[in-house]
Amino acid sequence: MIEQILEKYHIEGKLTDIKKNNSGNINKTYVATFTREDGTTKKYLIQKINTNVFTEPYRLMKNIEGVTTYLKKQMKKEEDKSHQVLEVVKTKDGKLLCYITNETDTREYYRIYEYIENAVSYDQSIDREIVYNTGKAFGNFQRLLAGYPMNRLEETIKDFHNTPERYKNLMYDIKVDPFGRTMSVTKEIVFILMREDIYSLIMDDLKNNEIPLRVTHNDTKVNNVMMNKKNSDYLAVIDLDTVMPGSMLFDYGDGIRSTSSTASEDETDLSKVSINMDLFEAYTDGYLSEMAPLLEYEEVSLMAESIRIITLELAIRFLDDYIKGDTYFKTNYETHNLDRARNQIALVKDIETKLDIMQAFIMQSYEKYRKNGKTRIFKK
Ligand code: GN1
Ligand code: MG
Repeated sequence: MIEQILEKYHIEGKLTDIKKNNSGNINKTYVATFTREDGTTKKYLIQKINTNVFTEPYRLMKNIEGVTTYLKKQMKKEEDKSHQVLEVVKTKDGKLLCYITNETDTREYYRIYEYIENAVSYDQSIDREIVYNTGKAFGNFQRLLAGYPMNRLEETIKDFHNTPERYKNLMYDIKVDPFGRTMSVTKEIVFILMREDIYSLIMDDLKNNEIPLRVTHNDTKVNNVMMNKKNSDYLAVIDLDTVMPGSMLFDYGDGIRSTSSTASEDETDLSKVSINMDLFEAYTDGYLSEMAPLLEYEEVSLMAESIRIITLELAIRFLDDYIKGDTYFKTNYETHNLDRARNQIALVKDIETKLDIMQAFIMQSYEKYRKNGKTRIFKK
């Protein structure tokens, strides 16, 4: 299989090692090492695109090409030499991806990225500086893309962060209950039902032009930033599959959900799940150090709430996937998605006790970083 893919690329040297990389819930990733004649080695990242999730791989790659080219230009303008941009390796005929036809006669799509050297990614970190720089990396990403023409972006997954739509789908699947799993999760369903009135807060503001659409990453997990091995700075933002027009609120909220939880997403001892306020403050400062001058007041005022909404959205998505028979997220055992949903619900419970102090800190940090002293009110 790997040979068939490599035939389509000009990669110098011989493949001498290939390892599966298990991080990421969607695509399959391999790290491949090539040894050249002079004995030196170079690594590449080979990824199989999950076409169950990303049904239009060509459009997806067009987004990535557009965004990475633009980011490189912006970084050059700002003379930023300490950070990098994800680099797609093109096929022999200049394509951004290739496909092979498997035994069942279906096409499998693959792409290759340059491997980012001297980098490390964390599934979790308790280091304040690393979390600050993760927030800064995603803030910088949004700031640099603020001028990117949004009409060039394809919607790679429809209604990706449309929380009310996610909720509607869950309600529908509960009724259909294809695997007879609904009865065992009534407590979780009640928890989600009771919060029905908050799911549309961000989407309604977007629709009513109360907050702007921006070019956003939409998957701001801590392991989607490559960090510098030698210091705690960031090196590059990765996993650009979901870059689409959206609200900065989903990116910010998801960043806190991912970096500041005291436990991993599939921890089953729920007494361990909460928000670490030190890490929350670090991420918020890092993010706002880049984005505060560009934000509208209405966006800032919803930042703490966005942490609750995105965490509920994940609880809904994990529970829905469990009810539908685990077809979306990679799972390692039968109740994996259910455990993830329970974990996110525990996190929401903790977030709800901290919403006010979180918003107070956000306002302070915003005041510190917005520089020009003016409050931006979004003009419709
Ligand atoms: C998926 O692939 P990965 O692990 O970066 C998912 C995110 C979820 C996340 C939860 C395209 O991200 O939306 O927040 O799992 N990506 C997609 O761990 O659905
Ligand atoms: Mg990822």
